[in-house]
Parts: sequence; structure tokens; C-alpha cells
Amino acid sequence: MKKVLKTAAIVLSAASVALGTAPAVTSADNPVVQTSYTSDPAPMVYDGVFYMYTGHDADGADNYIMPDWKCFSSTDMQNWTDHGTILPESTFKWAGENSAWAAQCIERNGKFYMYVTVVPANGGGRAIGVAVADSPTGPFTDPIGKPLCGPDWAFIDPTVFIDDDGQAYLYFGNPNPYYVKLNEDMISYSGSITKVNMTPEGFGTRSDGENRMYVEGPWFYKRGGLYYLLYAANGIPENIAYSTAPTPTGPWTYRGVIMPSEGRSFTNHCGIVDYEGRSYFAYHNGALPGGNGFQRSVCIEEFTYNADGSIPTIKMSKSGPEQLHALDPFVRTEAECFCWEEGIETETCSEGGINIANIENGDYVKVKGVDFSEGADTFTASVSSAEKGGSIELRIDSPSGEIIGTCEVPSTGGWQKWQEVSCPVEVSGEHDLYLRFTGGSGFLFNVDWWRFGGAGQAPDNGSLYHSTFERSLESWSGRAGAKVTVSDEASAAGEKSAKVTDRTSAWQGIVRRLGRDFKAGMSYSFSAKAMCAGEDTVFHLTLQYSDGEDVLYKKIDTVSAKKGQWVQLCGNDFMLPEGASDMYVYVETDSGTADFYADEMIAASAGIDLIDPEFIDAVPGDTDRNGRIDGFDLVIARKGLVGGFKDIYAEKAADADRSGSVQINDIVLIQKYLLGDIKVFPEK
Ligand code: FUB
Repeated sequence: MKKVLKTAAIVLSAASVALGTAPAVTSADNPVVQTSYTSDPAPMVYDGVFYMYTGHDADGADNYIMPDWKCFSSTDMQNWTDHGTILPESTFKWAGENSAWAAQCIERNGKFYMYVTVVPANGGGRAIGVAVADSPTGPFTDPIGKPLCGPDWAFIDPTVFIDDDGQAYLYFGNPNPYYVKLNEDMISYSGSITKVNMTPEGFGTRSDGENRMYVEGPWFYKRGGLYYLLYAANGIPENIAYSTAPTPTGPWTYRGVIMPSEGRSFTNHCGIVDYEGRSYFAYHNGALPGGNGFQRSVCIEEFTYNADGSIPTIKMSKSGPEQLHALDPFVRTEAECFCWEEGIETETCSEGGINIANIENGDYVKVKGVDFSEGADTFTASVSSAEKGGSIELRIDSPSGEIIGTCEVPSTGGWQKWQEVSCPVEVSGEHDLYLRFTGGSGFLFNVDWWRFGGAGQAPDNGSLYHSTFERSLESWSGRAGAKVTVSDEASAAGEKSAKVTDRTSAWQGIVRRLGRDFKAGMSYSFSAKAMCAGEDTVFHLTLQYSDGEDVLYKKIDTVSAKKGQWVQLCGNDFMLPEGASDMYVYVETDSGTADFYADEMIAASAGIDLIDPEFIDAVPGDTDRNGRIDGFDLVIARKGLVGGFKDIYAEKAADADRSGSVQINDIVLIQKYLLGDIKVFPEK
């Protein structure tokens, strides 16, 4: 693979010199993966991350030699992190070798179910297997130790969907679609496997006149009450077509071709998901150097549904989707997260995850849209080398662009012996970043991760998450059917917020899962800011969790808000109940379904006070916050004036004339109030 790509890059460079243009390859995101041939994409969105599961065509294969399934993820749709082989075919002890055909992964109740195609070692046809994991990237195990469906030569290409009523469906099959209803455990089914009857009305007519477009590779889902079945169609070479139905099992109506056949692979295979309010179509072709029907590559395009729910014609592109937001270089970034590479490979890292490897002189990775903001002055990377090492040239905007710093990599005594190296850099603003590797002959060094430091770095406030929505929704999404989008219509800080729309119930709000950083039985501080432009409302910041049997709820904070007023919901030192699992935090309203905005969502370790003084609406005079104004309040105000206040609420309440600071006049006003000389404190 490596050599093939290098040769191709040389060919492209030569062509571009002749044409006087830059090599198109350096600005491409498609194919998504360049370090190996990948096929049969199955996208899945989970916890704010876009995962792309793929098959794997072995290098140099002239047939389907497919040993495992891989996974790649992105949060900006241009830079992709390689998670490596997440499921080797050998996990299925009953399966043969190199028969790891199309698969799809789905989450249910915090577990990840991967439905796959394999050939059982003892024959009988192909079969659908199922593997399960606790995380989207595995490790997966085979919970049943045998095929879920099959063997039968027609049983390939599973696609899975869980309907709103909780019923899960598995469609699969070539040359006919079949479906079966999965049980809630997702690893068994009820009823029989049903073959779908194909009619020209339901599945179209091929260009050669055959009365069914459908071939294989179904992708099943629901949108706006309509069920969609996309599939590879029209024989060889395949295009992608689709049918829709009012129920999960038909009757189907043929709706046309989505992606005409092109791109050097005689098969195609698709998947569709929505992510951050946009729609994406994944497919494969033979676009990489050496590409063909057995050396395929996964690509992705953004598209917009037509108003009637139909899918427009989608063309294959080299550029892929627009980058959703810039990459933050001031946090640890995995070296295997990039938009494009030339010459490198990836491998399993002894420190966990993946590292980039087999680096030779002149190889590079391109990281697209990196926001250095006010500026970076240092670069640090974790590197290893069993040889002499070399240098990392940090260039911007093109592989031969300005060098902003050069980091020397020494021998570390082993390809998996890691050491941090640093160097000064000078850069600010947003750029494409190129890590270009130089040195002598042979393999130079490996890189596990990198990060920049400097003025552009946001201050560390000890937060476990701090979502500002300036660039993306991060890990937040709509709860129970609400829609959430990044909006510049309102904000509590910065310029943007998350807008929650399409609500039909008060509990439909904005939600995020509490990941591994949050432990049941431990306390954390949570904060969120919210504003409803349409009506006065009451906001709740709520924890949803499971005790193993039931789904339970616990209010973190409740605040009333006037129409158009930003309020803070805050719970310092809030304990996550013992034994809780499947934990989510969300903002909802007490009643009403008006749109609202959320911003500045923070969680931090216990002991960190997240109360924002700007948002404290203290009652003048009530320094101990007990709902009455009495002599104790006067004592607190006096002591605070002399020796300083213990908390920000007391200080705000002691500022009886709302002048912005506590003065002797405030003490006099509280005294007058207690004596009955005044009935109210002066307005601001
Ligand atoms: O990757 C092997 C097979 O090729 C898949 O199962 C089909 O959908 C086609 O893409």
C-alpha cells in the first residue's frame, strides 16, 4: 500500500508540474482512508462522534481477501482518527478466513452490536454473525458462538435499525433482500426470516430489463415516519438506488438511483446518517492508486434531502464534506488523526490505540483546518525509534509551505519505546498543518501523539467538559426527538450557542452522555446556561441514569427565567448515585415546548465552584440566602465589608444599593430596612 501511494503521488506531482497546478491529492478528504484499502462503509453516530466502520481489502488482492473490520472516527468530517482493526474475523471461532464481508454496528442500552458477513469454516454458505462490545471501538466478543442467520449463500450484508417502538430489524441478502425481527437482546430473533417479494413497483427495473434493481448491500433506516431501504443495484457495475415504505416491512416503492456507477469498483455499498444537523452518504470506490473492485476505498459526501424526503443524485467527489469546525491543536491529538497522508502506515501502539509508523524521508500527514488562535510557541510529540530518528518539519498550508518549527527525534532504543520531544514554533491563526518527516534512509521513527502550547491555549479550569458551541455541538444532541443546531442567534458567552427546536414535549431538550470520566458514587460540579426567547419558563438541569432495572431522574438545579433572559443552572458537588450507569445530563423545561438556547455547559471535579457571579440574582439584604432579612444578614454584611465575604452570593446580597461593590452605605440601608425606615431597597 505504502509504495503504491508513493508512486501515485509522484505521478500526480509530475502531472501537476506539467499543468502548473497544485497536486489535487493534497486537498482531498476522499477517500477517507489512505493507509489501507477499505470497503462496505457503515457509519454510526454515537456520543457526538461520527464513526465509520469498514471492511478491509488486503493489499494486492485480486479477489475478496478480507481479514477484518476497521473503524475510523471524526468530529469535523475532514480529519479522521484510525482506530485500527476493531474486529478480527478470528473473533468468530466458527468462521473461515478472509471472508469478512460487509458489517454494520449499532448501539443499544450502552452496548455495541456489530452484525457481520462471514463464511463458516464448515461450509454451507455465508452467514450473519453478531459481536458485542462495551465501547464503539471494541473489544468485541462473539456472544453466541455460532451464526445468527444462516449459513445460506444468500445471507450477506446485514443492516440493522431499531424502530421507535423498540423493535429492531435486520435486513440482508443477495440477490434478494430478507428481513428478520431481532429480540431486545439483539443477539437472537423471533419469527422466521422473511424473503422480500420484489416487484418493479417496489424495486424498479434494471437497464437490461430485469424486473428488480436490487442486488445487495441494503441500508435500512427511518426518517420523518418513512422507512428507507438503500441498496447496490442494477447488476455489475453497481449503482446505488432506493425504495421507501410506510412500514418497516413494506410495501416498498422504488424511488430511483442515488449514485450512478463510477469510480473503478464494480461494486458499491452505502450507508447514510445525520450528524450535527447535516446528512452524510458513505460509499466505496476504487479511487486510491491501485484501486479496483477488490482494492476499494471508503468515501463520504454531504447531501441535503429534498423537501419531499427524496434523496438527490449524489456524485463522487475528491474533496468530501466541508470541515465542520477547526481542530484544536492545544489538546493531545493522536498522530493517526489526519485528513491525508503520504507514505505512512498505522499500527497498534504499546501505549494503547494506534501510532503512525513505517515513516520514511519525505512522508507526511496533513491535518486540515488547525486553529492556532492567538498563537503557539511550542510543539511536543511522543515519538519512538529503533534507528537513528530524524526530524519532524512542521509546515503550514502545503507540504512545501512555511516551516513554523522543526522537532528533532532521537533514537529511543525501540519502535515502541516512547519519549516526548519538544521544539519552539511560531504560528498563529488557522492553517492546514503538515507534519513532514525527514531523515536518512529506511524507517525513521514512529509518532503516537502531538500537541502545541502557547498563548492560543484556553486556560485550564479543571473542567471535564466545557462546551461553548463556538465550533460544533461537541457531544450534545437533541433529547427524545428534539433538534439541536449550532446557532449564532444568541449566546451566553462568545458568539454562538446550541439552539433546541422541534420540541413537542417539555422534556425534549439538549443532552449528553456522561462518559468514563464520571463515576457513580462520586461528586462533580455541573453547570449550564439557558435562555428561552419565546416565553417565560422554568429550566431544569437533570441527571438521567439507570439503577440496573429502571431509568431514574435527579434534578441538579431548577431556575425560573424571564423571556429572553439567560440564566445559569448550577449544581456544585452533585453526587452521581451509587451504582448508577447509563448516565446523561440534559437541560429541559418544566412545561411548554418553545425553542430555547443552551450555552457554556460545564462539568468539573467536585470542589470546583462553577457559579458564575454574573448570573447570581441575589436578593438585596438576604446575605445568608434563607429568604428573610434579619440581624444575621446585617452581621454577615458588616463582617464582609471589613474582612471580605466567604461567598459571592453574600457579597452580591450585601450590595443593597446594587452599586457593584459593598460600601458603608449598603450597611446603613440594611439597618434602615431592619428598623422599618425603608420598605424596599433602591432600584439599581
Ligand atoms: O465486500 C464484499 C462484498 O462486496 C460486500 O458484502 C458487498 O456488498 C460488496 O460490496
